[in-house]
Amino acid sequence: MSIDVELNKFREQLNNSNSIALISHLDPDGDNLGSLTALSNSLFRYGKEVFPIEFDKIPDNLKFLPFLDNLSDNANIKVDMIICLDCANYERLGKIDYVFDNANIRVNIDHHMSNEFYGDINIVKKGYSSTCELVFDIIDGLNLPIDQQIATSLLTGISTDTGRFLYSATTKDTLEKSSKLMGYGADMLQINNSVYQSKKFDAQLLENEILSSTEIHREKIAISSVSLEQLEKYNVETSDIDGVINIFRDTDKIDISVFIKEKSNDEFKVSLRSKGNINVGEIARALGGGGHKNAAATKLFGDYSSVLKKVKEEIDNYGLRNKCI
Ligand SMILES: [Mn+2]
Repeated sequence: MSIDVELNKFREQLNNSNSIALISHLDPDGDNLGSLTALSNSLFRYGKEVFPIEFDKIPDNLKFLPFLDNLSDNANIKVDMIICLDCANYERLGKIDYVFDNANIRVNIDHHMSNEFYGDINIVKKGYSSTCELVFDIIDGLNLPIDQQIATSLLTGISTDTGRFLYSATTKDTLEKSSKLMGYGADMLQINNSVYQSKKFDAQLLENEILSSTEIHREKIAISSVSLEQLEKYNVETSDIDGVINIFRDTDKIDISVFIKEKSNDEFKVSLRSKGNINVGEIARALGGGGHKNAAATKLFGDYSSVLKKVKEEIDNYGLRNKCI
């Protein structure tokens, strides 16, 4: 289905809706909070009553985003419309049954390959660099308000989801829209300073420890991990050290970088990054997760060694199937 059909349905339903809840996936990141604050802010300026929902803590390096003060963890509300952003499946939105089931209309706006079309209206564009890039098209297409704050939110998500315009999903359109956002006053300097140049010193020390114990598998795969004990020792959050997965990926020998984070005793989040044509989204899906070609993730249960074994097996299978690695 083309975006225009769905966009027109969204336009119609927007006219019939006054109160609108907005939500994104758990474990907030730049694209998630960028699209959530941008669209909430724009619809608020358009005259709607907006209820942006956020269950998790805002990562320190994203606290500069405009409109964050309006976020609430109250999801027991009745609204005309709920908009779900940057989230491939319903489960990853958190506990939102009440607000979702009681809304008249549910809108799903996303760019993930694995999106499950769980909305009444699904504006899903799989080739897009980011949900923020898609939200920019929606704001533009429907003539919704945009200003310096909204532009800053949108550029943040485009920048973080493209790895600062590094990944293959960065298209001519992505750059053109980013340029337009700077035309609206998006503060690139503030984004770069807050998101990329304000790492906590102790987070760097922990990253050093993680990197020095990284395992190199089959010469082309770097596997790093962090335990809850290490996080406690350095007093940092996992979101403070998310960038560590890129370090080995960006070396000439490594094709895939894996980062395994302990969430609880027997639960691990496994993030995967690759360069070029290696599709880690396929590996993540084989492990029950999802994501994009060069950036994907999954959750695995069990003890660390069994999780590590599963991850290596699936990467080896992928290598055999595609005659690479
Ligand atoms: Mn995204």
